[in-house]
Amino acid sequence: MKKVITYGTYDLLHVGHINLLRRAKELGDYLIVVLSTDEFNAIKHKTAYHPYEARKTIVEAIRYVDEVLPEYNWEQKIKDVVDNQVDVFVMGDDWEGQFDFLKEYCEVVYLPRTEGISTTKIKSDLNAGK
Ligand code: C2G
Repeated sequence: MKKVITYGTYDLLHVGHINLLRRAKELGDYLIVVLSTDEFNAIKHKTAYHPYEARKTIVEAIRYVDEVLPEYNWEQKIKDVVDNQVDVFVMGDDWEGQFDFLKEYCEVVYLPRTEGISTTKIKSDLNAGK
């Protein structure tokens, strides 16, 4: 079984997230999403609208996703890849090159982001009354 792993906050779920998860799943048979906890989001200077448990429930409901694990810090990726026998690590290409240290443990794939959508854009558009 070819296992794929990806990381993210997945707040205010949108088609960019779904496009990423669909393409990630196409690279293997089993997709693990390591979902940023609210505490880790604070480290990323992000505040999610939905708390972790709600985001976990939402991401677990996506057909492409097989398992959701918590992301607590920047340092856990090697252990996650090794402990879960992961074959492929996938992230959107806004992270291009940032996780190349994982190449000695698994394949590293950066996928093109979906243009024109982001959680930040949703929030700013709503605040502007769009
Ligand atoms: N994404 C995308 N296209 C968009 C928006 C997001 O492909 N228009 C991708 C991102 O590149 C990422 C995933 O969707 O791979 C989740 O995006 P975020 O929830 O914003 O994740 P991020 O805050 O980048 O967290 O340790 C890594 C971090 O947890 C990544």
